[in-house]
Amino acid sequence: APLGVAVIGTGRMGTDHVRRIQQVTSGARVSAVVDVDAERAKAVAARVDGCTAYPDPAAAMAAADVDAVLVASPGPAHEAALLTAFEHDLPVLCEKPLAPDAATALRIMEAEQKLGRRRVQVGFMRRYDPEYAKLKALLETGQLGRPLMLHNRHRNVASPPFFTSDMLITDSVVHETDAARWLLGDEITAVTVLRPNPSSNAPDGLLDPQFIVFETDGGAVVDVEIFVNCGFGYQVQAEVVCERGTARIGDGHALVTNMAGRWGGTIAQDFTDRFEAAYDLQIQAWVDATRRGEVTGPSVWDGYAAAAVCETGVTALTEGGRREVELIDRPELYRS
Ligand code: NAD
Ligand code: ISE
Repeated sequence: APLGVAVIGTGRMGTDHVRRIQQVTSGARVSAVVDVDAERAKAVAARVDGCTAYPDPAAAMAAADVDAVLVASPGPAHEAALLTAFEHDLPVLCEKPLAPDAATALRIMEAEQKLGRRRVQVGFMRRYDPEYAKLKALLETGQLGRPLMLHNRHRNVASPPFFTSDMLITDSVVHETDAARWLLGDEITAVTVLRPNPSSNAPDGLLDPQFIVFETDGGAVVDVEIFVNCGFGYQVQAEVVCERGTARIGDGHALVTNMAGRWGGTIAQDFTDRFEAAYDLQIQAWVDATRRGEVTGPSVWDGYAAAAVCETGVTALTEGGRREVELIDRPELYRS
């Protein structure tokens, strides 16, 4: 039988994941949806055969046809949903960020360790993006030698109204935090944040763009331009500079046109477009692993490390200077 998934949070991502599981993913179906906005959950459930809308996560997770949980509520609500899933011993795919701060992530990690085995995959979907995967595979061949620097650009058309200056780090750069750790195989040890004069197209008071520098325990330097009101498109680029060469992704050269004295292409307008394949592959990998009784992909340790780096980044943003990241020792459960 297909894996019965409960989707917690039926906003932008949750609704897209419901569509994905129903229409794209094989071996799974959405059997339950939950949202604090009951009407929203009911409207989504009404579109899916055999799907029930529940008012709270515990009720959904107790249902006989729920085998796994996809958490797509806002970051601050993740901890409660994860702990409830642990009580029901259900496997979880949890959207990024795992938690809003390191202390919350640590509590989640302690609870998972008490289960004695991994239950959670964190939704750092860039690891499943075909371009990022190619970059990772190339680095692993060793042809380019040791990575020295990683340059990243992360641009959004416009930020949502609730976006704060801290969220450029905790909500957006959290992706580069994970991507850098994963690509380089390093932990991030220090963060510095530079604040260019904000764009006049950013909402009043929003520190946008920001320029962030990470140092790693492997001695690499990583920079991230985060610009969430760039106006022209959704762009995510990464270039690794190694001892014997460089490699770069995200230029969007899939289609180049020549027209009336110009050449060019189009730029994606949002993440659902740019990372569509990544989301599809991420969910399929989660469903496949879950049906085999395994947990793969980014772990709670990765979610914790990212939260600790971002929390340090927020301190660097508000107080200035170079700030060192403090991580606990990696627990046994997350070492293999
Ligand atoms: P959203 O605001 O569109 O949707 C969130 C939904 O959760 C809303 O319907 C809200 O009513 C509901 N909700 C709030 N608290 C809840 C609770 N305690 N229990 C159940 N439902 C609750 O937000 P979104 O953009 O869909 O983001 C959801 C998650 O997905 C966040 O963690 C966000 O960081 C992540 N996200 C990831 C990506 C990505 O590229 N991987 C992109 C966007 C968002
Ligand atoms: C959003 O939550 C995401 O996760 C997107 O991938 C990112 O580009 C955006 O900046 C975030 O707000």
